[in-house]
Amino acid sequence: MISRIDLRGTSGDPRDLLPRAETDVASALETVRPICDDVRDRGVDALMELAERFDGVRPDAIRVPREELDSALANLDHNVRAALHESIQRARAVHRDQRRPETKTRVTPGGTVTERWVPVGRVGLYAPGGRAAYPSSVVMNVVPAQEAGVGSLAVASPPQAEYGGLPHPTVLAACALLEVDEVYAVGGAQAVAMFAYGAGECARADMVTGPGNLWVAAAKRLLKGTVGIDAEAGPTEIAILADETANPGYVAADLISQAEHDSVAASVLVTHSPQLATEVEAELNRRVPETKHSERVTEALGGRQSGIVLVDSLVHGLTVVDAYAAEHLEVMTAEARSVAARVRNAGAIFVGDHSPVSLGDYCAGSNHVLPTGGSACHSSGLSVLTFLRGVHVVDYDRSALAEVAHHVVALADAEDLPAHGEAVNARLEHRGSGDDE
Ligand code: HSO
Ligand code: ZN
Repeated sequence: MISRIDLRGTSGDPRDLLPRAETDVASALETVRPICDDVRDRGVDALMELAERFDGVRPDAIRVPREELDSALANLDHNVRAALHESIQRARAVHRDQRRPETKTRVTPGGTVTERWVPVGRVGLYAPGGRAAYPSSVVMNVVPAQEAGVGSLAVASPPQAEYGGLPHPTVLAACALLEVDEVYAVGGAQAVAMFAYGAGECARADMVTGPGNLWVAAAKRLLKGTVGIDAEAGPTEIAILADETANPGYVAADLISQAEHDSVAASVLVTHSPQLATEVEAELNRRVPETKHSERVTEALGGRQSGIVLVDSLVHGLTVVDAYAAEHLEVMTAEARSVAARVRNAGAIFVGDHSPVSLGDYCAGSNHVLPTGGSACHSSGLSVLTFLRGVHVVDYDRSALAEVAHHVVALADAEDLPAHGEAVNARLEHRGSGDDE
C-alpha cells in the first residue's frame, strides 16, 4: 500500500530521492487566461455565464444576500457552531499576538527611521466549494486578516447547483459567524479575476488569498502583480519523524488523516526504526479499509508522493525532514520537544503524542494555511503579517543629513548616479532657505 524508500547509507542532499508530487500550474495558465480576460472585459455578465459553464448553475445574483448568510447560520448544527466558535476564539488569541508594534530607531541624533505596520486595505478571500468546502479554511483566512486590521474583506465561493446557486451553507455560516457580510457566489479562476479587476458590486481588491484547485492557482499566478496573492497552495502533505518509541497506531492514523484530503495528498514517515516501519504498515493495513474515504486514502498512500523513508539515525532523519520541508511535520520521538527544536524547515511542527495535525487543522489556534511543495524552506504560513505591510518612515533633520551627506555622495558617484548626490547637496548649500530644523 505504501512504498518504502531506503536512504540508509546515503549522504548528501536527499531532495531528489524523496517522494513528492508534481503539479503543473504552468500548463493551466493558457486555459485560465481567456476566463480572466473575459471577467475583466465583461464583468458580471461574464461571471454569470462562467457559473453556468463551470458550476452548472446560474446564481440569482453574484452577491449573496445578507438573509442567506443569517439563515445559513441559524440552520447550522449547533455542535458545529460551537466547534467553529472555539476554533475562531483560539485562532484569534494566537493571531492577535502576532501583531507588530511600530518600531522607531534613532539612527543618529536628529535622524529616525520608524517602521509602521499598515494593514492591506481590501482583501478577497477564496473558499473552495464542492467536496473541498472547508469552513475551517474560511476561519484560517479571515481571522488573520481581521486581526491585522484589514478594513474591507470579501469572500467568494462557487455557486452550488444543489443549494440553488448559493455557495455551500457551511461556508456561508462560517462567514456569518466571522461577521463577514460581503460574500459572492463566484468560483474558480473567475473569482480571482473578479477580485483582481472588480466586477459589478465587487470593488477590486488589493490582495487575494485562500486555497483552491489548479485553476485557482493558475489564476493567482497569472494575475499576480495586478493583485497581491498569498502562496499557490498545492496538495496537502504530512511528514512524521518518529523513532521506536512512537505509537504506530497514532502514526498510521495521522498519515491517513491527511491522505483523506486528496488522492494526490502526501503522507511520509521518516524513521530509523525498521520495526516501527513494519508496525505502521500493519496499522495502515488494518485502518485504511475501515476509514470512510478508503479509496482516496489508498490512492494517496500508494502514490509516488507518499512513502516510508528509512534512515540511519535520528540525525539523518533530521537532515531528511529539513530537505523535504513538509507543510506539516510531526515529531514523535523520545525527547520530542528538543528534537523539534532542531528542525529548521517545516510549515508547522507538531510535537509529541498529543499534538496531531488534525488538531492544528481545526482547533489548536495555529493557522492551517501553510507552505506546500517544499516551499517551507523559504516561506511561512498565513499569518497577521501576510496582511500587514511594514512602511519605513524616514525623518532626518538638516544636521543629521549634513553629517552623512558625503557618504551618500560617495555611493551615488560610485553608481554613476550623481544627481542622487546633488539632491542631498542642494539642501546643504544655502542655510536658512525654508526648513531649517
Ligand atoms: N490539512 C489541510 C487543512 C484542512 N484540514 C482543512 C481539514 N480541513 C491543509 O493544511
Ligand atoms: Zn487536514
